[in-house]
Amino acid sequence: MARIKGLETKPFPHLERYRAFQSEKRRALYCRLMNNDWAFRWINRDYVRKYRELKRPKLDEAGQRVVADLRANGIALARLDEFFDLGFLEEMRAEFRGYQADFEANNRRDDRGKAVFLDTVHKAHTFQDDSATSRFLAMPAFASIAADYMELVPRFVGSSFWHTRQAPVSERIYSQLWHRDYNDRRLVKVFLYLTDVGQRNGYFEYMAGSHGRGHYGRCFDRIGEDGYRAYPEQEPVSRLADGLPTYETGELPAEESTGQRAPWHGKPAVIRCTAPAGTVIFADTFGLHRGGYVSEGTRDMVMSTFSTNFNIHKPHFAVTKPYAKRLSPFMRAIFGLA
Ligand SMILES: O=C(O)CCC(=O)C(=O)O
Repeated sequence: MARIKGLETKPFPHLERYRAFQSEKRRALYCRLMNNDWAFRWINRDYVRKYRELKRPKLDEAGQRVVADLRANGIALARLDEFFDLGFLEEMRAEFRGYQADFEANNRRDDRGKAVFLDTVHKAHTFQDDSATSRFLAMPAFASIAADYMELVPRFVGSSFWHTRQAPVSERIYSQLWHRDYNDRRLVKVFLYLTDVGQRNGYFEYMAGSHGRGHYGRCFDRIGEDGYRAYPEQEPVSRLADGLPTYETGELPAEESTGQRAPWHGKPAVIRCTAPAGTVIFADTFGLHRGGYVSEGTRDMVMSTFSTNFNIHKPHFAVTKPYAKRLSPFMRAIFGLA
C-alpha cells in the first residue's frame, strides 16, 4: 500500500533537544532533569494552558472511573462496549486480521529483538478515513481520559498492533521483563485485547502504585549509561513484587476489577490482567510493568500511546488534511497539528 503523506505535527521539544546531545553524560543529566516537577511543568506549559482553554469531551461515568483508577493505581480496566457499540470488537478484529494477512503476504516477519515473540502487524497508522482503527485510536474519550489523568493536553505518539506468540527461549526477554517505559514520566497507554487472555497467553502485568504519584513512583527509575531510562535490575523488582499482594483480574467478578471495590484500590499490588477479548487496559507505563510472556497459544492486542510534550520516542502516525479538517480543536492538539 502506498504510504500516505500526512500533515506536519509539532515537534516534541524534549525529543529534539535529546537528539542534539551527542554526549551521553549531558543526555543523562537532561534525563535526570526530566524527573524534576518544575522542569516537567515548564516544558509542558503550552499543553497545561491548552488543558484549561480547550473544550474537551465530557467524560461519562465509565471515563471518570478510569481516570480515578489511573490516579489511584496507575492502571484501570474497562470494557470496549463501555465506549463503543457491541459490534465494534468484531470490526477491530476484522481489521487486525486484514493487517495480519498483509504482514504475512509481504513476508514481514523478522527475528530480531522483540520480533522473536511478537509480530507488529500494523504500525504508523495513517488517519485518513473512518476505519475502525482510526475510530479506536482517535476516540475522543480516550484522549480526554489521558488529559484528565495528566492534567494537560496529551500528545498522541502512535500505535502498534501486536500478535504475540511463544519465544524460542523460556526465560523472559525484553518487555516480558519488569520495566518503566523510557520515553516519558507520565503516559497513558491503551491496550485492547482482541483475543481472550488467560494465564498462559502473555497477560499484561502491572505494579499498581509504581506510577509517578504512587508509593513506589521513585523506585527503580534507572538511567542508563547512554542517558536513557534503562530496564532496572530484575532481582530487586521481583523481590518487591513477590512481597506485594497479587491479583489476577480474571479470577475476580467484573465489578471488583474497577473502582473502590477493587482490592488493590489505592494500595500497592501486582495486577495480572487475565481477561476476555474486548477488555481495555489503560496504564501509565512509566509505572513498572511487563507482559507478552506466552507459554501457550497467542495474544492479539492493540496498543496506543498518549504522552506529554516531554516524550522522547519518535511519533509514528500521519494525519491527512481531509481527516484533520473534521477534528475538534482538542483532537488537533492531541495530534500536534497547528
Ligand atoms: O506486551 C505486553 O503486555 C507489554 C507491553 C509493554 O511493555 C509496553 O507496551 O510498554
